[in-house]
Amino acid sequence: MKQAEQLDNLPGTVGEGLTQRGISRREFLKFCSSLTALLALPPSMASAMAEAISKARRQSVIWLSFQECTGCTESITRSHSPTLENLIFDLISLDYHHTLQAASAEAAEHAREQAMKDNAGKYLLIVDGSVPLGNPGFSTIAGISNHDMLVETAKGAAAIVAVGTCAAYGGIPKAGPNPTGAVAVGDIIKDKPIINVPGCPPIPVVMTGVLVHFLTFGSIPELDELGRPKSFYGETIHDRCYRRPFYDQGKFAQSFDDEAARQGWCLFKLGCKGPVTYNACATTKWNDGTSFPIQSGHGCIGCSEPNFWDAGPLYKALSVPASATSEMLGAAAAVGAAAGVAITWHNRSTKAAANTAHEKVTVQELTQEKK
Ligand code: FSX
Repeated sequence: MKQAEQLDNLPGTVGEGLTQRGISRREFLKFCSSLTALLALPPSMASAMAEAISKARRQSVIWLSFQECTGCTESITRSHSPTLENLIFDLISLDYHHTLQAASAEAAEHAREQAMKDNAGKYLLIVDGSVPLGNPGFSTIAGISNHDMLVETAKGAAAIVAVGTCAAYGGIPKAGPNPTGAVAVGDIIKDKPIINVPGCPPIPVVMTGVLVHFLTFGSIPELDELGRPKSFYGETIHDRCYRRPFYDQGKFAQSFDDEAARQGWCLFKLGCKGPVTYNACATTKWNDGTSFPIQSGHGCIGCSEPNFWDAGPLYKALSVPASATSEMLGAAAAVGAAAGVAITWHNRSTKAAANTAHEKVTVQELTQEKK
């Protein structure tokens, strides 16, 4: 592939690569300014960031895809600031990625092994998709089970980014009854720093923002108790939602096509999970900042939370105690807090039920079912 040849010919440091591509310092500074905004850093950091990045070597990145729908890769290809092209051509060396790499078959595996050898202890490992433990044959790459490839590739990684809810928490493949015995990356790898970037799929600029943070500072960003970068997952969708004033006034749409919905009132009663979902959709938005689900008239489905698929119907309002419900119109903010407590309890009990109901399925049993 022509692009791959161009990449191979690029010099070692980012700065040399930029010069070779004819990118001026002014253009690069502008690019760094957008990165500082993305990472919520002071604008004065842009020149220091430019200095640090241009002296750095292009970061080797190995991206493994396991049980997933490729939505995460589809999402990152729509990143707008920085674009995926910015990242690949200017900042990183994407040495292995099923969907984006030119090589295939043995050459692809060779690229992964070579990158692991050449950058031992330094490469960044990105994983999307969950790992099936029910049977090694459920998902393989080049005849290697997902589990074995993850363990082998994680050994020499400086850090791991678990991209998407599947890699971060198990996601849809782990939904009850979890026929493949799907688990998250963090359930297997215990001795490496892991950054969880959940979302089904994750917001593209959040993925690139995490990469840029690592490239700039050589370290992982500050994480919350679920391993998520606080800068992007520190607040709920509800905290930053532009419909929040309607919620606070107790103004709710009762159906998707009533007058209240047309007036843009709060979607809480239509099942919006914004009050219990930590993500940056309401601020970064999607498609180059165009919109996000709530702005398009649909409630948040909570796709970036653990266990989201088993946490209850998408169109059912968050459970709230009856006493709190009666206060809804007068004290909507208090209801939000009560709903948070209720949904946390609901999530816990649903998870326990799902675990209890979990039955592993063998390949033999699957084959028998088809007969
Ligand atoms: Fe999962 Fe990503 Fe949802 Fe799909 O790779 S988080 S099913 S968007 O593709 O892993």
